[in-house]
Amino acid sequence: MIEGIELLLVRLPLVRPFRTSFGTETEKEAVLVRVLGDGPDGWGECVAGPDPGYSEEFNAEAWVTLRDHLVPDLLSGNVSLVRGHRMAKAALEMALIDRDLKGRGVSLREHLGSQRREVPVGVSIGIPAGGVAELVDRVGEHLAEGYRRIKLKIEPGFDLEAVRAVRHEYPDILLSVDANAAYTPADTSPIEALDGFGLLMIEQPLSHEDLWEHARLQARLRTPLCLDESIRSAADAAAALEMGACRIINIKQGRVGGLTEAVRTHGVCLRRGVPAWCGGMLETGLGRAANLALASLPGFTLPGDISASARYFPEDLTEPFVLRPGGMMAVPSGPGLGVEPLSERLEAMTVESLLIRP
Ligand code: OSB
Ligand code: MG
Repeated sequence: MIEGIELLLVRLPLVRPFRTSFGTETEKEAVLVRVLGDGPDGWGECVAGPDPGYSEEFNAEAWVTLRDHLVPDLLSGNVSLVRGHRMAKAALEMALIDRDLKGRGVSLREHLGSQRREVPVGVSIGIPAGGVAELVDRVGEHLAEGYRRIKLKIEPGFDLEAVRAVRHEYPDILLSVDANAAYTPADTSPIEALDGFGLLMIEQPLSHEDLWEHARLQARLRTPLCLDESIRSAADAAAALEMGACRIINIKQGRVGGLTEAVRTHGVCLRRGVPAWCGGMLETGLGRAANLALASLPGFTLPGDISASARYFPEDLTEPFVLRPGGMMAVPSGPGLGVEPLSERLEAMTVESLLIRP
């Protein structure tokens, strides 16, 4: 019996600003969903950001969608007719799955049926205020920490020089770049210039709405393209692969509407032998626990954007996640997500909350 669903808006300081081609985040803001009733609470984290830079969805909007539509639909037992709003749906789904699994003493990893207890991980480095010199230092630090793959955020004006400098210093590492849709089909020359650097992939160079132009670009490149923003469902992944718009897929449970659709998207990749990996959205420990469980499925053949808590936050919302030797992270083994928010942290980081009853 669900007795209520609580929405919480939390803000956590980041260890350093995270700059991408679509904006800078200096703190992490997230909507959390808590399902209350008999038995343990279930927790979900919405991956939306504070503004509609990465996707149409953003926190204030996700809050209203949950408050006025998704949660009332669920509590009243009505079929929800909400179209889109995948990140908001994913947060609610995560909380319901967590509660169900905690009640049954089953971990998310077991529930998903995966065998791996640890997964290789990488790190995504924002565009540094100190330019290329700072970037090369940061890459060195993260390699020393043990990360298995380095991803550089790029944008027009911060691309070729950055990649050249990092490649010069580290010729053999697994290196990729992510443009977050910052380039246009009218001028793909900066992307084509990256083709000779042995990159593992080039992530989302063009618009999130443009599979066709990605297909045209992929045909001119040796380096695999990877799509992130463009893939909102398993069907999108199948279409993108069918038309040759990419050769690698970044799977984020929030972007595709939840863990269930993420597993389906993973199936599309696995069946075709296409490499997939688990993306990240600077999640707190709650969302990261879900990402680790997802990333333990067999089709996630490349290191994910899942880093230790210390790479994101001075203080995480949960017990901190740590990097293991060899650039591995443990998949939580406790019931449900296998983590809980620490109550005093949660209290300190919550800026708004609302309990919705049936
Ligand atoms: O494009 O993968 C992205 C963070 C916020 C929004 C979009 C992206 C990212 C990252 C961070 O790259 C990955 C992480 O959580 O470590
Ligand atoms: Mg990306």
